Amino acid sequence: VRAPPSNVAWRTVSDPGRRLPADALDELRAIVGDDHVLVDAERLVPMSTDWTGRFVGRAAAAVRPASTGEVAAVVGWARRRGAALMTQGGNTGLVGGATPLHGEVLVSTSRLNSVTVVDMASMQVTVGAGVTIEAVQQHAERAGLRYPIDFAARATATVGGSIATNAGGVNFVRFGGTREQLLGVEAVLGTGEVINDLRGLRKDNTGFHLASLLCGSEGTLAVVTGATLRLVPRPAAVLTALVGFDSAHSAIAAGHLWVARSTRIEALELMRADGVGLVCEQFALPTPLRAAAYLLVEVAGERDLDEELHELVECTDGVTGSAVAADESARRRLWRYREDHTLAINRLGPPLKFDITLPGAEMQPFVDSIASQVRGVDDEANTWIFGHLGDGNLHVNVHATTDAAGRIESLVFTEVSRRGGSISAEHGIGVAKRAFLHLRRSPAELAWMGRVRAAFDPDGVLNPHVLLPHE
Ligand code: 2HG
Ligand code: ZN
Repeated sequence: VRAPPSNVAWRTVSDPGRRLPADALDELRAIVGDDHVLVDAERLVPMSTDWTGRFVGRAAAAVRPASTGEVAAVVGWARRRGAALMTQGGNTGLVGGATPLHGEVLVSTSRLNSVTVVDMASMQVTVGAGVTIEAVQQHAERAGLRYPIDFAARATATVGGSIATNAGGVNFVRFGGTREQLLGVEAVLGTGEVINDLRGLRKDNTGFHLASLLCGSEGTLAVVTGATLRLVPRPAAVLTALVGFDSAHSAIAAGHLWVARSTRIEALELMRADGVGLVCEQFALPTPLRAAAYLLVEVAGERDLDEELHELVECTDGVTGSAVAADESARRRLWRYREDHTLAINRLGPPLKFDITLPGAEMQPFVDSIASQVRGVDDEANTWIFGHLGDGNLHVNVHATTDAAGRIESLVFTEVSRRGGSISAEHGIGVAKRAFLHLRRSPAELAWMGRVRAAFDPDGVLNPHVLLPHE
């Protein structure tokens, strides 16, 4: 593995945040209580830096409301004071969408952590926005059910953040993303109005579906304070296999074939030898079977999973070997080769992160060519490619030198757009990609989004610097 370029110092560091006047802070304290208005640097610095370390902001303060009513009062305060708010959940986002680069006041959802009893008759649960994905998963499991959203940041990422970004995760291929699980929301709009529909009616054609609109709106329309989530049955058995291939070409072709043949695939992840090698090196893991590329495939169901996997692998060209795991700890061990990519890459320095969707037929030519195109711009750059093959979603991470970062972003996004893809599959736009949104959205769409935003948040107090391009 090549060492990363040394000068990855092209981070976005904001100006010193502005201080709030004492009476403004007193008003916030009156709303959420003295202990829940944070102003000391020690507390604010970690909340002001994104997970990757690429975006470094400076919050003016952070507030931790404990109820929807308190959130509404904070929004009212922001409107009166002309202050900008930024909602923050687990701070695991990858596009700077929760990093206060403009001295925003952070609204932490950490105290919005209520969890109701699982409704078995309707297979759903209602939780506060600050509850972690892992906590929802465990709560559902204790009731014998399952919350089908899952991704590596599960222990820290929150339901509210996953709604803001419409998070996808590893089981998207089978269950869809957060939007598909979202039955209702409670939220405070930018007007300060509260909408509350946690009745969880799955079939309900009574006009606009507000929960779907808020999902993926990146905190620009409302602060989501709670949600009703769909749960699914737990499968009797799950089998995970790491399958090695002689080339990325064989792995991609196999993935497409398998998805077309099997109804029981719950995850289908692509990795390459360099990424797996880096994970092994960084976390001292044993090298798995040797291959140029890998698929991590998971099948779940009631019976005959072995046979199903065997048949899939048998009918496939280019397989160099496979390892299969059925019990939880062995499955987790295989997943580490995939899930630890993000951590391993970040250990070399914050990368440029691309999270793209491509039409199926474009994946192979893109994977074949993008690293050399990037090297054409920056001969020191390292390009890592992995991701959710089953969803047509690749994660392309690039360690680049400072000067080349902007040109590499343009190159990759233009290439994705030219091939009919999306510049964000699941991480959102945040601040990292807003300048490129026009590559995916037409002028009419952008104008329409701007009008929707203005209707929900007429004073522009909610995440004003996120998602939509500057006026
Ligand atoms: C994943 O699939 C996450 O592991 C993170 O979406 C991807 O680090 C990335 O680029
Ligand atoms: Zn992902």
